[in-house]
Amino acid sequence: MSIPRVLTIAGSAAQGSAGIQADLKTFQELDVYGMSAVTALVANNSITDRGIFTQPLEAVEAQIHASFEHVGPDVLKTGMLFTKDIIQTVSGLIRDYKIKQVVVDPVMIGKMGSQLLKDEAITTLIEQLLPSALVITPNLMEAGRLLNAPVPQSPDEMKWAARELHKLGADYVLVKGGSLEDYPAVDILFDGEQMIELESKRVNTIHTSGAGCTYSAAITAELAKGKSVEEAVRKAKEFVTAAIEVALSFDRGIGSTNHAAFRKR
Ligand code: PXL
Repeated sequence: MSIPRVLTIAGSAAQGSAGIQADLKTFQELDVYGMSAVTALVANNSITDRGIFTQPLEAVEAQIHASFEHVGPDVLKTGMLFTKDIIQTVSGLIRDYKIKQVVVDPVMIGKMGSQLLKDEAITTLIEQLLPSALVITPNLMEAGRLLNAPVPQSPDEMKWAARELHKLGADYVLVKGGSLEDYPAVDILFDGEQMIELESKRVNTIHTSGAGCTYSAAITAELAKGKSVEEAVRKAKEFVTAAIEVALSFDRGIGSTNHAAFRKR
């Protein structure tokens, strides 16, 4: 039996809601075969801070080779890349393996406040990785940082940001407005010509850890099934909205998006 194959290059989020864990759960829910290359181990959560442990460059490299040399991904996504060196290595391998469909989630700061991308690595991300991306999926803070501009505060400012971000070389830009509190959950998808506004109702919850990872993982899975970028983003938005609507609270701290919610809806 054949199944679409996807690879995530990201950090391990020990608490289970985000990063590699969110990606693999989402891939499973959407019926694609998930593989992973771990860049760093994040042992922080909203209650305790036990640190972030970067993986050696050769370990990151070896995992990516292992994924390509045997199963071979149809689509790849990147999440937490943390350092300049990792971004450089990952970008080089993406070019070497000539993989066409790359989803880049420019992860910078976790819901728990952990710094997941070093400040000095942003330029490398922009110059080395974004030009290889089919889709980039910044939230508002990330859009601001990538553009060295103020954080967008309205759908109109998000549209401006999408136009500017498109100039950095990705085919599609998805600016996610989940943190725009006075509005519905509005996202902007821009392909250089058409500006598509995607809207869902705002869900009032603090338990949204992993939402960004889950959204980009769902886009990756749908692309691997042969969907267009617009179709993949629309389905992924339904998937992440369901995951937020019945988010998981673990009695204290920030809970998790519910990766199984879309299947059980
Ligand atoms: O949600 C962003 C994120 C991405 N990747 C890893 C994380 C987090 C948030 O905690 O731990 C590994």
